[in-house]
Amino acid sequence: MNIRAMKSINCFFLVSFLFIQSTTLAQAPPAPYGALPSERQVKWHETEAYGLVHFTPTTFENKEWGYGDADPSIFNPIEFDADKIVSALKAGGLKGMILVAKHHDGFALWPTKTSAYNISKSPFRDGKGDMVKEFEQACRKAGLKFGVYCSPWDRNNPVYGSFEYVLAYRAQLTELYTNYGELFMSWHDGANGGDGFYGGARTTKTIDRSTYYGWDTTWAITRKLQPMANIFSDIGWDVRWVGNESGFAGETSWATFTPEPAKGFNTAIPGNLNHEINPFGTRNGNNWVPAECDVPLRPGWFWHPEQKGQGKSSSQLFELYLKSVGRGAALDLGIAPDTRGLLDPEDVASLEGFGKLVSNSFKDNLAKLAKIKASNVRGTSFALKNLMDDDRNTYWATSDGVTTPQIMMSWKDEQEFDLIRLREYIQLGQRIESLEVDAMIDGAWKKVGEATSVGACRIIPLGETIKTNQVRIRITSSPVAITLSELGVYKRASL
Ligand code: FUL
Ligand code: CA
Repeated sequence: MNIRAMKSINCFFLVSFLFIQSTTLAQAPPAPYGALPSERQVKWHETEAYGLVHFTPTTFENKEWGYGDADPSIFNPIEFDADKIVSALKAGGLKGMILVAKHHDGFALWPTKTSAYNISKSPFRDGKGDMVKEFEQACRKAGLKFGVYCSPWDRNNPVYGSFEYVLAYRAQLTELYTNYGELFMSWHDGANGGDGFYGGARTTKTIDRSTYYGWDTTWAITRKLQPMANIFSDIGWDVRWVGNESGFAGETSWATFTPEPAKGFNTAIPGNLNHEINPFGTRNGNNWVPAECDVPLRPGWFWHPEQKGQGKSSSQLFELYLKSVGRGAALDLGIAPDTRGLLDPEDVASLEGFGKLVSNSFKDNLAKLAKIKASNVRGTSFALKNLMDDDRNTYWATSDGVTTPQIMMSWKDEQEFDLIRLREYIQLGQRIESLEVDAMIDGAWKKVGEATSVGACRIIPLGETIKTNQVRIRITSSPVAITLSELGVYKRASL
């Protein structure tokens, strides 16, 4: 072979090598950015809206906080039907249910070995019942995820305040974690210590909530026995409290969070009681700790006959959905069975209407009918079609360095819509900082919407119905390449 031939062969190899390299580079996914969610948190984000059921002797006392002295014989819900309650949640579009297995009154809804104050002392199923099991089974049957809330504060337990109680509490969690299948959440409220019955002492017990429960040790049990359970608490770990019980997150709400040093709190725990920052999170925060918005459907967490007619309507619930799920948080809706052991028909109706509003509003994605173009596409694996395949795991991405791309959608005929929904591929972090939506109106681009944080879900209400055949989304700020997994254009439904 002569030198010329060799040179051209070398050249051929070099060119092909460079070509292969550049295509693989172009096809490689972007590098992750910042704090990332765990697999359990990714699944939690997909749950979006779930219920929080409060039902104990406190319901029969018409109170919000049982003192811990109610006679177990009052707990007699003769029409109780877990399937009926769960099917109302399902009709409401809720994808999971957390049961308050024990509230502050200390009454356990399962036959625990850790305390005599439990369901076996009540007339329910002749003292042989296990309500946690009945709800769990009903959820499994209906395809809802199941979780538990076991109140650390226990106003019945005589040893509350001592280490013995902490061991009993851990044993309660162990029972709940062992006998009821996979749990998607372990919910721990923040109301701790105060006056109570405490086995008849009728006294006030104060504890140092930063140290008493030994959360590091307690939650190690959660991790071991229920690795997919997201720990909710106002001090961390997987999901943070949004800081209010009204059902909304901040207009800008980052899934990342850095705790502010709070006196007496373990600052290694990603969360704290700073209600000022909880609704918003922390841009570029150290940990992935998204917000949960807990809000009762009726005024109280428990059912009260005098609150009849005061529950939230379907459209009020839809507004809360837009401000919680639509801001990257979750909606945790309080559900209160009445003394029959069923939901008030008005609650069933609100839930049903809410479920319809959500499913009908997000049923037809007009983006699927559009001709869609973008100013940049990273490569065929990250094509624009990934934005409309209803799959959170496929995404459109831009090349490295392209941080302010535009997506253009056009339709042959004019379309009407008022909601835009975006999802980032959060496995690579929360990247987008801001974006704007323009519509072509009377021959000119007009800004019709804007948003800051996106994350797992961002719904942008456009304020009014937009009529156009051209829309563009301009990402106006991001520190790194874009990874968007879904894009939707919708018209909100009415009942
Ligand atoms: C709070 C509790 O004190 C309320 O009673 C209710 O259970 C709410 C969901 O959490 O911390
Ligand atoms: Ca997708």
